[in-house]
Amino acid sequence: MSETRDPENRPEGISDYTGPAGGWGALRAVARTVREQMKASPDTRALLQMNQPDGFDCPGCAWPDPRHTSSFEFCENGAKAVTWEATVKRVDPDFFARHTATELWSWSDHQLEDAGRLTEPLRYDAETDRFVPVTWDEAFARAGASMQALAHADQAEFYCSGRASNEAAFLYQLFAREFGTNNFPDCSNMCHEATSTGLPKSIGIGKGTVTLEDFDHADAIFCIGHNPGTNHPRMLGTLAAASKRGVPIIVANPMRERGLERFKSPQHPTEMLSPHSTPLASAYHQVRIGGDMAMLKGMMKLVVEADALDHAFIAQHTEGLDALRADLDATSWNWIEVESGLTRDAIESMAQVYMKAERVIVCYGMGITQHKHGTQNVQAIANLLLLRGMFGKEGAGICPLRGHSNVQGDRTVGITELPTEDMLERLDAAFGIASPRHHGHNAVEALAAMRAGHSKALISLGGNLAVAMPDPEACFAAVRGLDLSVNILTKFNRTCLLTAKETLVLPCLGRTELDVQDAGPQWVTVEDSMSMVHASRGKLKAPGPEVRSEPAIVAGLAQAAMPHTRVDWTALVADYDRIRDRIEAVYPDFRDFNRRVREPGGFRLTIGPATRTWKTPSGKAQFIAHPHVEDQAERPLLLTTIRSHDQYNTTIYSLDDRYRGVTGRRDVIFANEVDLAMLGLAEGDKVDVTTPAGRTLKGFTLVRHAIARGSLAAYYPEANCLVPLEDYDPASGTPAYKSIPVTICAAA
Ligand SMILES: Nc1nc2c(c(=O)[nH]1)N[C@H]1C(S)=C(S)[C@@H](COP(=O)(O)OP(=O)(O)OC[C@H]3O[C@@H](n4cnc5c(=O)[nH]c(N)nc54)[C@H](O)[C@@H]3O)O[C@H]1N2
Ligand SMILES: Nc1nc2c(c(=O)[nH]1)N[C@H]1C(S)=C(S)[C@@H](COP(=O)(O)OP(=O)(O)OC[C@H]3O[C@@H](n4cnc5c(=O)[nH]c(N)nc54)[C@H](O)[C@@H]3O)O[C@H]1N2
Ligand SMILES: [Mo]
Repeated sequence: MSETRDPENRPEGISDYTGPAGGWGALRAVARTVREQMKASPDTRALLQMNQPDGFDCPGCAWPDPRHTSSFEFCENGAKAVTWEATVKRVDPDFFARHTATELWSWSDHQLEDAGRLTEPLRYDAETDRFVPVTWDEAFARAGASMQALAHADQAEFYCSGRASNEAAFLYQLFAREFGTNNFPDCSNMCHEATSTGLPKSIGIGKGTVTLEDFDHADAIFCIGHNPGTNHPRMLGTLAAASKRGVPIIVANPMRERGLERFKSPQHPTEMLSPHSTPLASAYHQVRIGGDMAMLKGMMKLVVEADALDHAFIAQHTEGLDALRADLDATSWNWIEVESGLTRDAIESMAQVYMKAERVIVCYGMGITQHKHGTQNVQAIANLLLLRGMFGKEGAGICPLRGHSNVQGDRTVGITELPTEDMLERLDAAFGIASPRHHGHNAVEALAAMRAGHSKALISLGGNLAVAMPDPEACFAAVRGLDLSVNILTKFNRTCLLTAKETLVLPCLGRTELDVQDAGPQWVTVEDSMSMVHASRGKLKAPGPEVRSEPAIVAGLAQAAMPHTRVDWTALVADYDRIRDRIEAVYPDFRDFNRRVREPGGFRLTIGPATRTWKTPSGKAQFIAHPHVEDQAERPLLLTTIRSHDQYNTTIYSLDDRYRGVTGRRDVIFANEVDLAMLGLAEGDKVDVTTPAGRTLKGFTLVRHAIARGSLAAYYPEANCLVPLEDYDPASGTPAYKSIPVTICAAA
């Protein structure tokens, strides 16, 4: 049975995908990645240990595991993440002897990471233009010397990717703070910072409030601005179960995403063998890019007008409704319709579902956060839920879909440029250090400081920062201008090639691998999207004898940079139980950490709103109004940047994007057919995309797609050249990756 249709005249590599999400296509994709990355390696058994109580946490995403996983949970993209880590391919010193840095620069991001796992510490040698092997001692000594030569500690930037475990991240923040800075640009700054900034003001905590069990009790689910079929595939099982119970699933997304429409579970033999799949969305609203605020205001206007409020909850638990009411009264339906691109009828149907349900969960992702008004969007979702008291009851709440598997945990254990005094006091007491009190840089500020020459050193615990951030030209130059660039990575990537005066690449173990220290085999902990903290135990053999664990590398760097350190790094790394004891000393919510995390499934951190406890200054949840100005101005075309089905952030697994019908290419712009006709353009045309400031993306091919009018989409990171570093949400610093005003015209 073919899942794609190739009617006449579609551009090369473009067809209609007609199948459901999952299904046989998913199984074939897993077989392919296993074949290409792992060959005949016996380590393919690793796939069976993913998300098991005694196995490792999948590095793919932060969607939680069922409390007591007994059966293998299938996930195509989890399998890709694991096979790419467990690959048998290697970039060893031989590889770097064969290829100069200049040559490697001409490779694509896909080629660079497909080359394999790093096996030995490397430094860049400008004379030969090659990365050459060094011993760990030399690597640490070089990094330490450069760090000691900085004029002051704030010239160093400590980047953290959300892949790092709690243990690695905790040591990393300890290193930076003893060194003397709170400069923590981190991937959360590009991702859910709008959640971390917005929700504490609304409900007193910057995290989601639901558990996986809540999905079993919800009687309506809203999915706004996220694409779970690709980015959180295990969520499809949860949505399918809700759909089978007859729960309405209301989607708001400019693009039709197959993973929100239909799912065939590869774990369901009868479904796999029948022509049937499970429908997911009960209604699909193709909101205009950036039009979510108008849509949410429309829904709230209707809820307030119908007086479908939870008055008792509002009286007892909230403040600020009057200002929100005034804003909704002043909001016209004309503005709502133009801005959202949805009709009043469509918004009324969404509001009806919301008002009929007693238990509602709203899920959201990057389509909400990566805008100039990302924080406002998040707070508008909280407002909507507060109106009907959707916190602190089973089956209801807010569900931000986090990115990396431990991006939430890294924040919890101290990776933040805005630490509280409370936390710093406990950290200082636990280690006898004096942490700096002034706030540090987020990702945008770090890049700005590097560009201006104020920051001189970048240490990266994972990530491909310069490629992930907006405006590659500016970011590439910023990293190249540094005195020191240290890259702690599993795979070589483009940021390593932006060589500074001293450039080091340090190979680390991944989540799937066995980590042995002085006290024996170690394991780590992570926190998922739903605040569950649990253990992750790697089992596979390291890719080489020189590859070290992240905690060991962080400790080595710290000792070299701070010869008079007050911390006994060697003891901490010898036995990670000691690191967990210190985490508990600094974060009281981790009480009895070492015991509780050994229980299958781990434990949940305290989520105030779950018990209607609000850690806001007033002690109540806050409605937060965001008045807008209504104007008649013509709306520009807006371009959003998205992930394909075959990429993990800047790691490009292949050039395919199965569910959108794209094979073997990424140089496409998805557009609405009516818009194209009005612009005098057609599918297959090569176009140049230009921003008001004159940034351009040249020679991309137009592809017609079921996308909202006035909206375009292109893949990230290819389209990052269109995003200025200055375009971010002023409240949270999140880059506006998802609403870039552009014009398009036939390629010059
Ligand atoms: N396989 C895989 N898994 C991943 C990742 C990966 O790259 N690959 N990345 C991980 C990370 S770090 C993150 S942060 C998450 C990201 O997970 P998602 O949030 O799902 O990420 P995106 O693909 O960026 O975009 C999501 C959706 O937003 C829609 N969208 C775009 N603009 C708007 C808008 O203005 N309004 C609305 N309502 N929708 C809009 C797009 O059409 C798209 O469907 O996934 C994590 N999981
Ligand atoms: N235009 C646009 N740009 C975006 C986005 C968007 O939607 N649109 N999304 C943004 C978001 S949400 C994010 S989170 C960023 C992230 O973007 P990236 O920085 O690309 O994310 P990572 O997946 O953390 O980084 C990939 C690198 O991590 C290394 N790595 C993999 N596993 C490990 C490990 O276990 N340990 C260590 N130390 N290293 C490891 C590999 O060497 C790999 O090269 O991109 C952002 N950029
Ligand atoms: Mo992310």
